[in-house]
Amino acid sequence: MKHGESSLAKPLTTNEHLIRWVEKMAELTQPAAIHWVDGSQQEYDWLCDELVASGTFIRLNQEQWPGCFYARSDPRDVARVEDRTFICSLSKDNAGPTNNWIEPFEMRKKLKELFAGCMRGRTMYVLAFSMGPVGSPMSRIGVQLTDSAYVVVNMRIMTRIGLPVLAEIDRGNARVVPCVHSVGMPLAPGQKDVPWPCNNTKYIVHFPETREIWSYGSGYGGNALLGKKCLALRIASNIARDEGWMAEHMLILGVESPQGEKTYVAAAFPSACGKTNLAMMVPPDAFKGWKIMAVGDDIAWIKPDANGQLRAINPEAGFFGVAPGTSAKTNPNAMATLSRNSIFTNVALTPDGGVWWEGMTDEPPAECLDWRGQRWTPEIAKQTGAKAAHPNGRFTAPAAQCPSIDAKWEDSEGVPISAFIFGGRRSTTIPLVFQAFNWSAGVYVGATMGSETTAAATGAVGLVRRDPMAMLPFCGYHMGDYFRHWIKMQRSLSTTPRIFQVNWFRKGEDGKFLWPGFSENMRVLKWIVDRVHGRAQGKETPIGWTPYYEDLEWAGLDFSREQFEQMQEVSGSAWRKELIAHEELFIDLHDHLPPEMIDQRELLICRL
Ligand code: SAT
Ligand code: MN
Repeated sequence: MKHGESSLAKPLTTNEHLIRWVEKMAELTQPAAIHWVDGSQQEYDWLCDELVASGTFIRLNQEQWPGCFYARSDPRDVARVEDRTFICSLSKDNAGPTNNWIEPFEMRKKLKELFAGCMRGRTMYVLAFSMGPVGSPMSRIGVQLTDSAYVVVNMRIMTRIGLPVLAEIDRGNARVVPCVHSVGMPLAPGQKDVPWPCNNTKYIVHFPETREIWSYGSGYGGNALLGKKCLALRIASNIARDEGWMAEHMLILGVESPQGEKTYVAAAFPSACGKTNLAMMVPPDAFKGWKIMAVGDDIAWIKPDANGQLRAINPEAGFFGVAPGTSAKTNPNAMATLSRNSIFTNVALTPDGGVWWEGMTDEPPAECLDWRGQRWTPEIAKQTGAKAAHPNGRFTAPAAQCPSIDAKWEDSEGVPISAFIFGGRRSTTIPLVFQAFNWSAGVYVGATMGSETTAAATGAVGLVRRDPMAMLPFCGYHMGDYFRHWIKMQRSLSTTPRIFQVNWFRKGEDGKFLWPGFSENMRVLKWIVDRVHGRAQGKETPIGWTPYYEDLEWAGLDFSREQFEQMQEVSGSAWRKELIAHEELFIDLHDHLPPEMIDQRELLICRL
């Protein structure tokens, strides 16, 4: 008998609401079976075996990659679909101009049509999950119904799932966020399944008032692992606004000095701009005794404690990181984390049953199968430009396996946050680092952040778009009200974190990056920490405080004063253009913009 077969349809809860909702959804979606997920290792192993049998998973060479699996998605299902993502608030005004909105009644009608019979021939998994440590006052619980076993096993790495969460629901004091997910490919009797079922029609739908998520047609990443962007950002941003806390697209890291002083910072970067690398950074040799500890690499839930100090938790339990570019050189901690018990999606498969991606090693393998399953050689790549791994190819790896995971990463109170860092991907204009003059000026910096688009979302890559606080695709309500919420947060704080902007991606006239990045970013982090503790100098410029050349530690890096000045340049003409670009988004948001944003813009114009 297979794992838990006898108890497949037996609810693992006594909660009547939950049981009735599952029954109602089963009536709608018509699955062949219902499986209540207990979250055990035994169940996980069984599901992985099933995925291998069905062709979704390939078991990797267990000597080199113990506990690891490999998956290739349908080539039409490789990234988040922002144009198919909807915030269906009661009023259109509440969703704001940066979100897609459809009238909720109309959307419910549409969803009913889409989901009717959509799980035929498949198993519906009932997956209870906790964002944040089970039982923490800062955590939230969701239950995802899904017809994808791939989603279940990924969610087991990314969140806390199963019996402990169901017990929390049974205790009766948790409000559950209902999440319904289907790949949208029912099976007729006798119809053979495909390795990656999905549907060309996709809907990623949020109902902020009722705190509900419905996702149809995709099995990939944030479209399908509903705890991540859907719950922990789009729905949580609504909850946070109502309750006076913050749900942010931020990594959390701790900087430990040789004297043992610990400073935690949270940093917002758009998808695929190096959050995982920064969170797991290894300081360069010259920083003997300094340590960077990771708390999270993507999402931060941040709340003022009783003393008015902001504290943050990482609501996730794993990393869903971009594989290409990750190597023993760029991110040794990530390589150690993903070396076992991990799932790889849309990277290349080597003949010896291992994985590879661009940038993993200097020498590419002589041959491999690319993310589409086609033969790939360096020769073919040269001729056709074909990539072995998709640029949004990902690893799913347990956070607990990260060698630099912080001792407090699962602390239910969270860690104290002393600074916020905003960073986009910008070839021009934005210097390596500066500090905003105060909280309102810092909110303005975050609100006007721009970044060049990446492969993490479908659509053109490399265009500068405004991505306020890296939340453009993730804020579940009106962006103008979100800025208001940021401004208002200051009132509940006894000490406000300092706010910084960084840009690792500025280029010179030759088109090359001016800054080496990666572990050298430690030099910038140290200045930030020194500023937080009132130890470092700063030079006043029109946009904020910048370091003098002498303020950064340069030991072990050959970087001249001229190079530094070039990278830190605040060009009047470039900034006047930048201000016009700020205006673009502000015009759209004008009727909800807090007055502080207008004031800050005026002040900046005067200073320039
Ligand atoms: O949303 S995903 O989890 O697919 C990745 C991202 O865009 O950050
Ligand atoms: Mn992200």
